[in-house]
Amino acid sequence: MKILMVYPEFPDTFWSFKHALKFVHKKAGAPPLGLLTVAAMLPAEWEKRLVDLNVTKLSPADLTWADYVFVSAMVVQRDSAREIITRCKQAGVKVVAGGPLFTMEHDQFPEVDHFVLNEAELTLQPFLSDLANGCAKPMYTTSEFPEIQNTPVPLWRLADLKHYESISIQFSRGCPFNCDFCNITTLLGHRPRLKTAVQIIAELDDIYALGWRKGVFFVDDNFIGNKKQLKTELLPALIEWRKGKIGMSFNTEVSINLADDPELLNLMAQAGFDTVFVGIETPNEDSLVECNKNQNKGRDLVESVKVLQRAGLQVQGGFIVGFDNDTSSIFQQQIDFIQKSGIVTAMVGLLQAPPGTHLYQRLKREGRLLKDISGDNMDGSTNIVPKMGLASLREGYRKILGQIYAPKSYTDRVITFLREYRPPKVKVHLELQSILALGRSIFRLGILGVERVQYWRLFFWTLFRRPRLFPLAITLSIYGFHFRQVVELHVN
Ligand code: B12
Repeated sequence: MKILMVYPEFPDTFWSFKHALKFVHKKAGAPPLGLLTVAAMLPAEWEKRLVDLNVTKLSPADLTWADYVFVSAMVVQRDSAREIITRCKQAGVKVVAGGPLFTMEHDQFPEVDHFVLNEAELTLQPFLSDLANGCAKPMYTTSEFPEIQNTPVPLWRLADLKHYESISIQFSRGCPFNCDFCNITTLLGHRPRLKTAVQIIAELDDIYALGWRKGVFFVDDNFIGNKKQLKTELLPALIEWRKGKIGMSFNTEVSINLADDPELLNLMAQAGFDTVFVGIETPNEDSLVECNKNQNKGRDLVESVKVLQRAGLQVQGGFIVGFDNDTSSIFQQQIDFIQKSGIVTAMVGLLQAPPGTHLYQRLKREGRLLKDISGDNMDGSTNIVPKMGLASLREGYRKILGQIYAPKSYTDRVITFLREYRPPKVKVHLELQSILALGRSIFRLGILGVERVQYWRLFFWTLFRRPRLFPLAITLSIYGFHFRQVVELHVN
């Protein structure tokens, strides 16, 4: 059997980092972990290939080769997924589809031959058995959440790793919290399901053996969902594993209550974590109550962010405007918060209600739902009727993005962050491309760019005040360039 795994193209969005990746001559953020995991669950004797449309093209010869095309996607890849399916149908190749887009919206893809939905740990085997018996059904689904302690090491060797800037691995699925706008618990449940430390070390060994030395992204919904296991098993194992290794800094997603646990923070820094994404959402306490974001309530959020930064974690933040409790003052409040906290990578979106969430149910009851969500929460669109009116909301939103990504305030924020930040001691892996990226940034941002004054300000400030952080400062200058391109594309 010949299986072609195909990953659709991402549009030009905030998280695509398309404009930043050019500086390091990379084509995409990370290889598609879902497909590589599924590939490892297929019979060993089957032939498998990966075509990630973010790094290469899908040729007619690829489709002729394949007996089945396996496709995975997020909502944001909907258009590209549709094109792939159409091409498969024209070429007469059968399509098997899975992953979050199809799990949520399978009824919109009638051409797909077999949906293998939810988590493949439960649905793939029944499909494969039926296929072997010649009676594969149109859909395999489950309402259960499997343990992941038997999930195999993903087949990273199928991906051409030289095109990627980062690699994803997954330790846990699910999140213990109940934020009303988030669909993670619908997809993956409340109880964090964990891999063992032995599994994770085997995955890291595999990646290291492939020659990977760049960043590793733990794509957990909330990495600190089970603190006890982290403290007693995984983090001690990672600290041990890191000894003598070069590069491989880690980043992940956590809830803000990490700031309350100095022991956990210290262990994460020792293990080599240097960046975390945190759902901050809003400095407006009433809106935090409204969306049930209990872990963020009743705390000095700026101070919590600084605690993380001082412990060695760069904080990236998610922010939302458009809650029922937001008034016209929210826009300036968000700008002030983001600037003060030194959250350089600030993903600000309009409140959206994904199907399956409590928010969706409530707004449906209130008759305040519009069309489908676009899947890109930074394109200024929403599927809800906001209390303050869509026009005022969008105008305020534009104001936030315009201000926080303007070269001067962006650089102010980077400096605020670098003053606070104490990076963990990971042995740096110096790549030729990183050195070339410095040259490219000098030319593109320091000479040609509208941001040139700010580029040199940050350049010399860091060289004199925090020289160890100089490479990070250049990276953040390049990120700023990407964010400005995306903001201009979507919002202006
Ligand atoms: C890592 C990640 C990213 C990375 C992607 C890196 C990459 N190239 O892989 C980044 C940071 C870029 C990202 C961005 C976004 N993401 Co994202 N992301 C995730 C996250 C945290 C992990 C994905 C992952 O790798 N999981 C691990 C693998 C093993 O799981 P999996 O892919 O689901 O695969 C399993 C099953 O689904 C199934 N399966 C998957 N594919 C297939 C295919 C076949 C054929 C079969 C049989 C089975 C199968 O088998 C696997 C094993 O069980 C998920 C949440 C989550 N926990 O899944 C959100 C998630 C996928 N992201 C989501 C969203 C909305 C986004 C954004 C749009 C958010 C935004 N703020 O704009 C952006 C858009 C991306 C862009 N570039 O524009 C949503 C998608 C919702 C949806 N219904 O599609 C999720 C589910 C989070 C959420 N809250 O709902 N994301």
